[in-house]
Amino acid sequence: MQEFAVSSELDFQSETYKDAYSRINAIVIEGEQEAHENYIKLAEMLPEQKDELIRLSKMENRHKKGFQACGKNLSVTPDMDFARQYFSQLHDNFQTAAATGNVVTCLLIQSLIIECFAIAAYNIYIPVADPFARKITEGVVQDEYSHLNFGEVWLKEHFEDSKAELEAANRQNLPIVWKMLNQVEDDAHILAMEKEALVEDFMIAYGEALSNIGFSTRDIMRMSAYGLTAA
Ligand code: PL3
Ligand code: FE2
Ligand code: FE2
Repeated sequence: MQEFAVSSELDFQSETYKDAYSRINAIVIEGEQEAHENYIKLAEMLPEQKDELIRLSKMENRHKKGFQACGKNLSVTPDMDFARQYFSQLHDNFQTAAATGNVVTCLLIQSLIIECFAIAAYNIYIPVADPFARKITEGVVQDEYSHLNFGEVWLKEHFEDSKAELEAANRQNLPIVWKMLNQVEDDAHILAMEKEALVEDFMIAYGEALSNIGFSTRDIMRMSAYGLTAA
């Protein structure tokens, strides 16, 4: 009932909605494309997990196609130049880490940060999405949990050797996430997605992931604070 009330107030065909959607939809399409490429790169870096990682990269490509269909369904042209710019810092940090063989940093950026960002965004979007996009997003978010789980399992198995690099990568990349959330705040609001809810869901997913990997509550508090103070 509540969900219906929220959705019914949104006019998915209004120019305001479609204008905001042209950027949010592009961000999601670009995010799925980045994820697709990142898992291919990770497959090269982790030959033992190659088949699994190639499977994840193919899922990301399907997600991208699903969200492209969501834009088409609303007759929206995604602003891909904006989206590439939006992802450029995380993109560059992943590329640099990959070039220097820092697989732990690559996993933190893709399987923890980007996947938690996606999980938060998609869960907040589902109740306020148009019916077509809702169906697609519900399918996608289930996959994203399995991608997050891949990163958690690998990093948990290599926790002692990865801890210092994870802390450094967290310090470098978490502030970028807060910047990205601030940048999308106004457009997300037009889609009836509130920044506070996005931040809350991101922190819950990310904190749980760090806990599953082996960090103490104290570590998690300290690590989470990095982004917030720099934002
Ligand atoms: C990983 O598999 C995919 C990464 C995608 C990142 C998405 C970030 C989304 C931020 C904006 C929130 C809007 C969600 C709306 C969905 C159409
Ligand atoms: Fe995805
Ligand atoms: Fe994913």
